Amino acid sequence: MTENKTVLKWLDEMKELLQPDNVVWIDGSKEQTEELRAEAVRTGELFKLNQELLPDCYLHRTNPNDVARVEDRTFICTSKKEDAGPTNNWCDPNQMYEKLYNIARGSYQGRTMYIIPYSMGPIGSPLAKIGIEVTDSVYVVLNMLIMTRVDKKVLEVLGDSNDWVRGLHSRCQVDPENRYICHFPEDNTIISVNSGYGGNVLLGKKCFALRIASYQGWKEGWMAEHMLILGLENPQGEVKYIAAAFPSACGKTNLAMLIPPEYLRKKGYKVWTVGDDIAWMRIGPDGRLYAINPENGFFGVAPGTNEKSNFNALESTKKGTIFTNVALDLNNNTVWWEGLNKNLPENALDWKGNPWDASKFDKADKSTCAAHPNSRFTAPAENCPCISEEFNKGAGVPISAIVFGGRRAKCAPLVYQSKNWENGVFVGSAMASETTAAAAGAVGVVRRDPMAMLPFCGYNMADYFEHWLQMGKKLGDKAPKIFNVNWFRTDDEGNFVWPGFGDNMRVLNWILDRCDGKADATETAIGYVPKPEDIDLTDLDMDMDTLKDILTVDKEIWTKEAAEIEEHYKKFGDKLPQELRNQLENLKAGLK
Ligand code: GTP
Ligand code: SPV
Ligand code: MN
Repeated sequence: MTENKTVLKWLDEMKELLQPDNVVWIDGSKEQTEELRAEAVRTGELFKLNQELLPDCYLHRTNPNDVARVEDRTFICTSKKEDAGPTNNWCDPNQMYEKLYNIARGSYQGRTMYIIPYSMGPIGSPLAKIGIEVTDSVYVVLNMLIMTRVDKKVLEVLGDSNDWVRGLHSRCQVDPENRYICHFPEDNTIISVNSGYGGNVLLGKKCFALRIASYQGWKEGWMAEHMLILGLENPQGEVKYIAAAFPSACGKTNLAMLIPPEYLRKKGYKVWTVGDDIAWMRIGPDGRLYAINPENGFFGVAPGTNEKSNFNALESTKKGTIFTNVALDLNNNTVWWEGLNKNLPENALDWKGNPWDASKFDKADKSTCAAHPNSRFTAPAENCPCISEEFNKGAGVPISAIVFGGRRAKCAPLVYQSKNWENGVFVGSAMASETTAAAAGAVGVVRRDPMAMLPFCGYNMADYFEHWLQMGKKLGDKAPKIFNVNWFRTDDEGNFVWPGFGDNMRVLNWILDRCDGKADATETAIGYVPKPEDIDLTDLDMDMDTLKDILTVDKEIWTKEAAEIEEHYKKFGDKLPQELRNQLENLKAGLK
């Protein structure tokens, strides 16, 4: 397949370490993909779904001990501990290599080594990068074939370059005690053992496109972010692009594919999806910030996805999709999850493969759910009805606004604009959100998750903040404007006040109007908040007082928030950029 010496040498090392019985190069061809699907069905790794209703769709169940990213077992292995920083687990690279090689040694015996050369970003684009993953899991191969660009051309583009990311995945015994997801940014290397779950094993995704790429971006002057990218077309046919960072399971896929409310659709507003999870951004020749989506598919949260909440995501899953840990409706061999529709299947298997008793289903008790709360679909981006025509172009789209957000029941208003780039970096650095099922551990606990990158930043987060500040200096007055949104304010009964989903378009319109200097705002201690009359409530069952309520900046809550930010900042010690310290002081002064 290739004569690249760095590739051949690494593969020889891997073969010697892992001792596979067979070696298979993955070329992205239809024939090979078909053979692998058939093989996975034979071994039980995949279940073939109803091919009339869901052509080329399959179901996979992971080991119940292996259903989400494992942040406590994720490591950044840099030679200096300080380079991993206070928010990452760190281990000395030599020690970690030895430990992982001992775990992986001989683990492919009796198995096949699949070699996947892939491109993150359109093949050959100046913004794209290449990786090679070896794995012993057909499920991983089939997912990588959807999520990344796998093609013979990838190796042609690589030529004899050494600029590619090594990825070793071995399922081993799927032993949670020996599960490790490790990154060696100084060596462009990732090693993942004892897992078979998405974010832990599809090494092009979080491991490469965020942890390794964020490190590369720091060294090379660009940015790898946990952001969706969408294009908003106005009735004049102009498209403006927004990139938004929300923590896992906080609404990126939904926002990226939103369908505007009817009254806006009638006027001619449209949303185009460029990406739903990751953005790579560089300063373009005209000095603006340009973004590409390095992925080729969507690894989306299934529960809650339905025709109303996210029609485009649901459509995307109707062919060529792999479902993981959803329920199987035995009546017609299709899939089901909580929130898909109100027809609880009567004859179904839950995500573990056990008969599911709909009569015992209790929304509040996750253990009675048919689908795992972090069950996912892996769907080809090309299936998406609103995929942007820019998606396959390598040049990237110019970003007008960057939006941060998270789940905050009480604190952050529906939307506000930062005062300038520096203040926007402060807003991102102080971001917090209630935890979700996307990572193992407690759910619903507020934690600081700067720029939604807490689990994904491949280097010292204080250096990452400084990198953001530096990017702002380079962008100058061409920098995107920075905003913060919160779709998740709750009332006294704990219900979400804002309708969310398609109606979030009303907020996006205000954001773009602000970018164009067309909308008014009220200055507060935290930034510019909309005048209630500037959020269009046409056709919404919401009164002005309710809207005003979710736009309020409560001084008492924010004073507590400022104290918590101060606490959060202490972790970074002297490395915290002075600009951010000043920003915090400004906030405190503004709240007095
Ligand atoms: P990852 O793939 O883990 O990075 O998640 P994501 O950020 O793409 O989140 P996604 O869009 O899949 O949404 C996660 C959950 O949030 C789903 O259950 C959605 O139904 C819910 N959600 C998304 N948008 C909204 C919204 O505007 N309002 C409310 N209340 N819920 C939302
Ligand atoms: C996330 O958790 O942010 C995801 C899913 O997008 S995973 O690929 O598992 O990281
Ligand atoms: Mn994500």
